[in-house]
Amino acid sequence: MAFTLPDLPYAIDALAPYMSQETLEFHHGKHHQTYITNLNNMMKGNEFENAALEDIVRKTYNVADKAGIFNNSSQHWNHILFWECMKKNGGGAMPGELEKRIKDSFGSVDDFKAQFAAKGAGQFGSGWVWLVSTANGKLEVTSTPNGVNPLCFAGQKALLGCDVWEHSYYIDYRNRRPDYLKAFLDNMVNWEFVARQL
Ligand code: MN3
Repeated sequence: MAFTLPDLPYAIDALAPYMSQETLEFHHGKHHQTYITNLNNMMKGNEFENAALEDIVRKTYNVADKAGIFNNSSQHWNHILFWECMKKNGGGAMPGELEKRIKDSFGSVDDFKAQFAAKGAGQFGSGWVWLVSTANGKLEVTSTPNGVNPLCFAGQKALLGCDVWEHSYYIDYRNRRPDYLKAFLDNMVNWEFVARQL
């Protein structure tokens, strides 16, 4: 069954000025669509034709001759999550249960944000920064290269993901990835969505 591009859960200009309409037109309409087109072509007529997206990602991770289908399936999954992780007038206060879990794991919300921003800024080249819950119940900040995501690691569940590929911020922030990460955390994150992933 072919995958299709999900609609953004907000208007294309809803995240401006922090993420412009132009960025979303390219990032959602072109980049994300291209991953889906490639994935649909790569799964045609083989064992993945009717597989669930999560299964394709897990079964192709680190498999040498499946790198193409891994990259495109993982990036499709990553972007579905990423769009949901943002909203108009995002940032601000988080639901109480999420705030408590973050304080338990990081000490304070500010410490969590500092760690998330530093991991995102420190990811060399293309990749993602994540807030994940782990098998022992702790929350952790991780970063991954290219399309790799928490589905690839046993016990990890993604609560929040931020795309740090240059296509995510170069139109609006040029090379200032730290400014983009700050705006993501303070002005774009949909904390209610993140809390629902717990
Ligand atoms: Mn992207």
